[in-house]
Amino acid sequence: MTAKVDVIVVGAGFGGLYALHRLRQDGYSVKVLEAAESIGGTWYWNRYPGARCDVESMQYSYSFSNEIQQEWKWSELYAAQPEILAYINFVADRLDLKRDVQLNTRVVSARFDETSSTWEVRTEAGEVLVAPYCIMATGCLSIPMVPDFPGLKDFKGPVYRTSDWPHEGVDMTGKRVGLIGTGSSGIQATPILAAQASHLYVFQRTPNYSIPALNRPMTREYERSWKDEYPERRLAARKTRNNTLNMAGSKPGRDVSRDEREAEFERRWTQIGGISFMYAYPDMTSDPEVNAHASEFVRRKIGALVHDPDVAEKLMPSDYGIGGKRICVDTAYFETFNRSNVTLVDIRSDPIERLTATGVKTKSQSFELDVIVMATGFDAMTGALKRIDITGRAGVKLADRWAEGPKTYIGMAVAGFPNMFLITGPQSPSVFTNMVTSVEQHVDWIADCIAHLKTNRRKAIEATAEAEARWVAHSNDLASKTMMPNANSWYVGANIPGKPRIFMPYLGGAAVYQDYIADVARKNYEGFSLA
Ligand code: N01
Repeated sequence: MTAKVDVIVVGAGFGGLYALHRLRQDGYSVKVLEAAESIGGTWYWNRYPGARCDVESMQYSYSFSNEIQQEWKWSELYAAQPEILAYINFVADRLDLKRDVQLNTRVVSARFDETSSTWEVRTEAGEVLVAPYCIMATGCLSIPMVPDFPGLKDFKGPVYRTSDWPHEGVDMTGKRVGLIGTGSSGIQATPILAAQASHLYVFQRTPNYSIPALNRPMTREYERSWKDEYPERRLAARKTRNNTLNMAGSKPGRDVSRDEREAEFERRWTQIGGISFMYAYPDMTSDPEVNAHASEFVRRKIGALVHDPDVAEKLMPSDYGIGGKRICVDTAYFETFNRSNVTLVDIRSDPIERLTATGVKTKSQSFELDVIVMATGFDAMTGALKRIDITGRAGVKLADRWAEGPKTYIGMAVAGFPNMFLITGPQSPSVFTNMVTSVEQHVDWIADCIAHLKTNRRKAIEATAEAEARWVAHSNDLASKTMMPNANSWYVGANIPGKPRIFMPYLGGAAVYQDYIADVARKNYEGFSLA
C-alpha cells in the first residue's frame, strides 16, 4: 500500500524532529522515517563511554521555543550523551512528535516522479510513501567507517564501534583493551576505558590537537544568566561565524605581539576551556604565523602534561596546523598516558599489519587483547545520502551526480533533484557550527520555501545548474584561502579510501551564510527555477 503525506522526512535526530514540528505547525501532514529503534540520531547511536558534546549545553539545544529552553535543566556545562538523549525525548514528548515518527524503518530509495512532481520513498521492508517534498535529515556523521584491516574476522574477542556502542553498556573491568583511532570519539573514550581496563593500548595513526573542556557542574547562577537573557543571546549567537557564543576575539592575531597572543592562549586553555581556544583570533586558521604559534602552544602543553618525553613527542601533531583537522576537546586525555596501564602505540611508524585471533599485529610487535574498540570515524557529510538510491529528474542518480564530490546549491538543494531538501548538507556551514541552531535555520528556510510554493501555486522548486556551480566554486574558493584543505581530514573525505577529495563544509561563517540564504528567499528564490 502507498501512503501519501505532504512531507517525508528521513531521520529523527535534531533536524528531522524540528522539521516535523515546524511543518506540522504550518499545517502539513508529515511522516518521519527513522532506521533506529528510537529517536535521537547521532545521540542515539554514539553512546560510547565518555560521549559528550563539546558545545556548551545552554547553547547546544533548541532555541525555537523559549518555554522549552526555560523548562529544561542541564546538569553540566557540557552534557553527556544520556542527558542529551533524554533532552531530545523530552522535547519530542512535550510536542507530541513521536506519533509521526516511524521507527525501525530504513529508507533504501527515493525517486522523483516528474509527472506528479512527487517523491516516492521506499523502505527496506518494501513500504512506499509518496509526498511532494522530501527532506533528508540524515546527519553529517551517521555512517560509521571501519577500516578493512586484514584478519578483522579472525579476532576472537568482541569488536565494538564507538559509533554504535551496545545499549546495555560494556564492562571492561580486567580486560586488555585495544582502542584504534584518536579523533574526538577516541579521545573522549580513552580516560574512561583506561580507568576500567586492566591495560589499554591506544593505537594512534595521527596525533590530534585537543583542548581541555574544563567541564563542570552547572551552577544556578550560570544557568540563570543564560535563561534571563536567552532571546538576546540566541540572537547574538546567530550573528557569529559558528552560531555559538565562544567569546570570539575580533582583533587579528597577526596584529598583536607574540607575548599578548601567548597570554590569551594561556587564558583560554586554563580558564575558559573547549573550542573557545580556536576563537582567540579570527585568523587562527588563515594566518600561518598565528596558526603556527597556537599549534606550538598546544604541543608545549602536551609536553608538560605527559611525563614520558617519548610518549609526549608522539602525541604532538607536527605535520599539520591546529584546526586542519576537527579540534578535539577532552577531559584528562593527555594525562591518561601517565597511567601505568596505558600504552600509546604509534601506528604511523609501526603500522597495523593485521588483526589476529588474539589481538593486533603491527609491523614490529604483537598485542594480546580481549576487546577491540574502533573509534575510526565516519563516511562524513555524503555517506548517508549516497547509501540511499536517490533518483532525480530524467533518471539521474545522486551517487552519479556526486561521483566527483558533492555539489549543492546553498547546502540544501541539488540541481536535478526538485523538491528535495538537505539539512546541513555539503557546502553549508554545518559541522563548523552549533549543529542544533544550524538545523533550525535550515528547517525554517525550507518551511518558508514550501509556504512560498503553496502561496504562489507552484508545484516544484529546483536549483539551477549555474547557481549550483557558482556556489560550489565559491565554497571551494573560501576553503582554498585557509590552511584547512591541506590536512588529511574527514572534511576532505581523506579518511575514506577512494572518496573524492573536496573540502565539504562551507567556510564563510554561519552569519554570512544565514544572510545569504535569506537573501535568496527574498529575491524570489534566486538561483532556483520554480514550476
Ligand atoms: O572520528 P575521526 P571520530 N588505521 O574521523 C583513525 C564529531 N564528534 O568519531 O587521523 C588506523 O575524527 C583516524 O586516524 P587518522 C566531531 O565532529 C564530536 O573521533 O585518519 N587508524 C582517527 O584517529 C568529530 O570530528 C564529538 O590518521 C585509523 C580516527 O580513526 C567527528 O564526530 C565527539 C584508520 C577517526 O577519527 C568524528 O570523530 C565525537 C586506519 N585504517 C565525535 N582509519 C563531540 O562533540 C581511521 N583511523 C565531543
